[in-house]
Amino acid sequence: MLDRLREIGEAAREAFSSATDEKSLEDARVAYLGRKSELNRISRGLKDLDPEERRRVGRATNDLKKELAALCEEARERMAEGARRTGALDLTLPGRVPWVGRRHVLIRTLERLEEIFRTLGFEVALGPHIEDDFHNFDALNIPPDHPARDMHDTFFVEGGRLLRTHTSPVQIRVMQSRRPPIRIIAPGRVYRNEASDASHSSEFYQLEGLYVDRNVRVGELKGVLTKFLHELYGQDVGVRFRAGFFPFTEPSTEVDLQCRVCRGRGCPVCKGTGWVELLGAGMVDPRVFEAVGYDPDVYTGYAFGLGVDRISMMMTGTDDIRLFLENDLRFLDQV
Ligand code: FA5
Repeated sequence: MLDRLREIGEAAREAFSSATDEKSLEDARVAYLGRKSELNRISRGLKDLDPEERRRVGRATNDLKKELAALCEEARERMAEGARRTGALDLTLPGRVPWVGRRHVLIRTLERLEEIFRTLGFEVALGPHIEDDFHNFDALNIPPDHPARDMHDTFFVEGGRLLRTHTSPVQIRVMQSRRPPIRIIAPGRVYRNEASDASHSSEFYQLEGLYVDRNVRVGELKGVLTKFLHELYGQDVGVRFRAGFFPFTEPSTEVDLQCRVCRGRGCPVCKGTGWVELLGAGMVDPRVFEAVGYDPDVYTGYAFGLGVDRISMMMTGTDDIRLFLENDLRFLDQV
C-alpha cells in the first residue's frame, strides 16, 4: 500500500507541476484529490486494515493529501501571477468595482425642492452672495440699530459690503426689477459668523420663496408649506407651526419638523426637544413693499426661507450638519 502511495505521489507531482492552464490543473485536482480519486478510496478503506497498518498507511495518506493540496494551490497562484505579468485576464480574481462620482447630497436636495416648487408654479431667481446693507437688512425692515441684526452674525468684506446672511435679499432684488404677480424661489448659499454644532453651520443653503399678488392670504402660505412638506416627507410627517418673529413679515411663523434622526425621542440634532426648526415664513410686511415701491394697499404676499441643510438632514437621517462640508467620501457615498 505504501508503494502504491509513493507511485500516486510521483504521478500527481508531475501532473501539478506540468499543468499549464486552468483546465489541466483542474483535471489533475479531480484525478488526485477529487472524491473519486484513488487517494480518497485508500482513505475510505483504512478502516478495514489492521491497527498497525492503518496507522502507517493513514499517516502517509494524510501527508500526501496535504502535500498535493499545497502543490495544487501553488500551481494556481503560479498561473495567476503569470497571467498578471503577461497582462492576460485572470478570471479567478475578484473584479474591481469602478468608483462612480455623483452630485453632492445638498445639490440633489436643492434639485428635489426646486422640482416640487416648480410644480406649484414657482420659478427660480438668483442673487449675489456678496450683498449690500440695503438689500440684506434695510429694505427688509432691519435698520442699523435693529436687534434682529444681532441674530445674523455677519461676515463683512471690503467696501462695507457683506456675505449675505440669508436669501431674503433676493426677494428685494426681484421686486425691484418687476411688477406683481411674482411667484419665485431663490435657492443659494448663505453665511453667518456663528459657532457650529450638530444643527448649525457658518455656511449653509437656504431656499427663499416669495409670492406677491392682489389678495394673497395667510391660508395660502400655510397650504403651500404643508403641501411641500407632505410631498417631501410623506403625509403622516409630524409638522408644527409656531408663532415667530421676523422684521420683514407680519404675522410670522416658524415651522418645525418632528426630528427624523431620533423619531422625536430627543438627540443632539434636535437638542433633546424632538423637533427641528426647518424654516421661517410670514406675510410680507407693508414696509418691505414700500422699500421696493409697491403699494401695500394693493398688494399682499407671503415669503418663506427654508434651511436646506436641515431639510437634507431630515431626508437622509444625517445626525451632524458639518458632515455635508467635510468632503469625507465615506459619508458622501452613503447619502
Ligand atoms: C431667516 O433667515 C429668514 N430670512 C427666513 C424667512 C424668509 C422668514 C422669509 C420669513 C420670510 P432664520 O434665521 O430663522 O430665518 O433661518 C431660516 C432657516 O435657516 C432656519 O429655520 C434653519 O432651518 C436654517 N438655519 C438658520 N441658521 C442656520 C445655521 N446656522 N445652520 C444651518 N441652518 C440654519
